[in-house]
Amino acid sequence: MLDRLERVHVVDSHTGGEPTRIIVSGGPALPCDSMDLRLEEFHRNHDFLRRALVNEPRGSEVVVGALLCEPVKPGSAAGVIFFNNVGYLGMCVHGTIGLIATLSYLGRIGGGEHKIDTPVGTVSATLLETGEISVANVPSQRTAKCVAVHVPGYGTVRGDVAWGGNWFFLVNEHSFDLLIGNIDELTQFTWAIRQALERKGIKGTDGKEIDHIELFSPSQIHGVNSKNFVLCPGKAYDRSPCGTGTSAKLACLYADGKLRPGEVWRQESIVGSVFEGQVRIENGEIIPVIKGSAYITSDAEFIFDPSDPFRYGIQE
Ligand code: PYC
Repeated sequence: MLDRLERVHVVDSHTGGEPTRIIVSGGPALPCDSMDLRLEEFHRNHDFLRRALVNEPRGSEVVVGALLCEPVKPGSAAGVIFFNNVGYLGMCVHGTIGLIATLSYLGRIGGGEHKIDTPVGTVSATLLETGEISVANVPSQRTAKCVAVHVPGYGTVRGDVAWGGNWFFLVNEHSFDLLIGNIDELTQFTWAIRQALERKGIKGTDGKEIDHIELFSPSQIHGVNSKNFVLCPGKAYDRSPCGTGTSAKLACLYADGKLRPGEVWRQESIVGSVFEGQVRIENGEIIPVIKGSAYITSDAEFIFDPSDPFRYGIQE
């Protein structure tokens, strides 16, 4: 088993500044017939590969990793499992944009629409003639509005709970400037919110932890609707506007009657990158469609030297 995994082929990209590192060959086969079972199997028996890819000394808490798999649904181009420094993601839009750029770079897909199977559903990604990539995400929804939580050191914070492929707590009212120079304060504040939600037992409707916290403020860029700061599960902040977080935002806006189907919403990230989003209503469900661009940054073979004590990463 380990012999086969001594080398893996990975391609790195970034989407709006947020990196994605994809195992394109050399990973485990995971012979299960659904993506959530494959995720369980990967977690149970191959978690060392997650740690090796995204943690130091090869990676850092910023890196989102992915395992490219065979599809599970007829008509899909691929399956994918996303992970980070502390565990697994349901869906990842910036990562899916990176995946499509990677498959195109490898010559495995051409332009047009490609279905991608994920543990939380099949999404549809389109490589456009402009080189941009749009992702029609899993159905998204707001499940609770204006939830108040006491956050020690900060007082009462109110936010919406929404699903966009991961669980988010979305806060519009706060006293922080969303500036790159304030990352430490923003991280402390959002981490305190996450802990307060956990303590109070405020969860997603499936009982899972709300592990992404999102702050909003107006954008200073002309034509851009909003700027965000997104705290990811492993305490890193998303350099991109976070596609699943933008999906959650769009679901809230739609629920409040502030966004019509097809109307464009531009979401800026804390580093100034922008995703364009809109919603479609299909069978009564909100389908966010997020558009962005990804760039390939590296094409490498990772080597796991049996004599290297940190070949599978420094334990988190
Ligand atoms: O773009 O969906 C996203 C995402 C989730 C976590 C980091 N990026």
